Amino acid sequence: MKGDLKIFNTIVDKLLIAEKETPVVEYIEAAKLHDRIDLSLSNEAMKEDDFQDLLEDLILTTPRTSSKLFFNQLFGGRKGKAVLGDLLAVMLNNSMYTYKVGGPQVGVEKSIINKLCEMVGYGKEGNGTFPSGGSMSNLMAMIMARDAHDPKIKLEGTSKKLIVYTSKASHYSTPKNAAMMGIGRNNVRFVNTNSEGELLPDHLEELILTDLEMGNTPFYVNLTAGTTVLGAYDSIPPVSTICKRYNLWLHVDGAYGGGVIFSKKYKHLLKGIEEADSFSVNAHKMLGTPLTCSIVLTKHSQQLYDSFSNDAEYLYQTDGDDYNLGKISMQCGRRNDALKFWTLWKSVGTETLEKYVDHQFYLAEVAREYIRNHPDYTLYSFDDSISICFNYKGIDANELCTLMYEESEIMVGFGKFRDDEFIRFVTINSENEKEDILNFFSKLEAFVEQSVQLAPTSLT
Ligand code: ABU
Repeated sequence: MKGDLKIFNTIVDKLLIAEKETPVVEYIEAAKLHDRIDLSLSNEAMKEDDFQDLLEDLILTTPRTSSKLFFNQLFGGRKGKAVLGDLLAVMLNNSMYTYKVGGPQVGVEKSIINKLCEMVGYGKEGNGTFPSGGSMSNLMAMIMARDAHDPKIKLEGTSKKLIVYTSKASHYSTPKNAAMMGIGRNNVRFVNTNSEGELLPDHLEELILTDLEMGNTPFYVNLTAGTTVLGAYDSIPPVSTICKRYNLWLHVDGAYGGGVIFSKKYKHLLKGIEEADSFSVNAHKMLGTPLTCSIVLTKHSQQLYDSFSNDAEYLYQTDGDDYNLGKISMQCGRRNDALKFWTLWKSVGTETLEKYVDHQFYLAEVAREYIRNHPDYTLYSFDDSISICFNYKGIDANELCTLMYEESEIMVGFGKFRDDEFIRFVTINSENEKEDILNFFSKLEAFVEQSVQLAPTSLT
């Protein structure tokens, strides 16, 4: 083991240098990957030196999501104290289903859940868990909603036509989860949004009334706190009123933007969250923790238990249900995703997590201001979002992002809202500073300037 940890340190030292010197790795065409690196598995053991060289090559050719030129997804950067927690969780290798096997790690998870419930306003009635990702958080919410609507369904199934509501700008997990639950993709109603990508409550109510008239069974509304493309926040209070009127479960998917609960300045974006039946947030997004660190909370702790508990004599043998977290989780074997968030939070304190969040909004404002001051840019996104959506000189966003990726310049993606396609630049890496944001724009402009492929013929 000690030798392997030495290899780990050697490779990580090289990676940290490489991230600085070459923030974007050399592009390897997917079809040529297996020619470039020998990933095959054989009967015979490898020579140790050869293995180490190969492993180093593999690590150093992998996309660098913690570098200062990675803006491709809704995560980025690296917080040392969180990485420390994750490495220790791997060393411990507990499973979080029982206190007997997880011991104090169960307390770590419960401590985070309790604190978040307090921050959200669920108080002592609330509870939650760490699912394997944001999509699974949303699935758990939908399952609780179904069971709250009709507890018999989990025993007997149903022939009712259950209906789900979510906005046209929401994450793809909602229709996918509806399909997995047997509700059916066609029974998801996509509610219209306003021009800023926020769900329109009046349209939601119209759709609910139509379904009721048709004899269908509405049971679940999903709102988004930080839509995947524009980063928009749906307004909770009017939708909460509608959900209460029709007795529907309200879930707020804050996978991307839910981290604002840490910020006095931006918490208003979640105004009314205490009225929602459940809420999810990914600490691996705004809160700087390594993937994955997804959390789902509900104000109905008994419902969480009723929907997910199952007896298993061979597993639950000591300590009672409160500390046997398998009774409220989706998975059986479950990795310890709590420790990395706890090591970060415990070491830097809540006020620093707040600074991380506020800094991301500050960087977003830097980017928007740059765009507004430079006429070659068109801005498509709005304030109070850390997704900055824009086009440069009318160049096709897909073409530009793909070329910058293939030529190892910048990792940034593109998105669409209604008829517009644009670059989606995400300022979620709170390790970045103003100069890193300005550097992004100057690199992009220099790339366009020297690119043969992007010559005026491809300009729209
Ligand atoms: N839920 C992850 C969304 C991925 C992305 O749009 O970057």
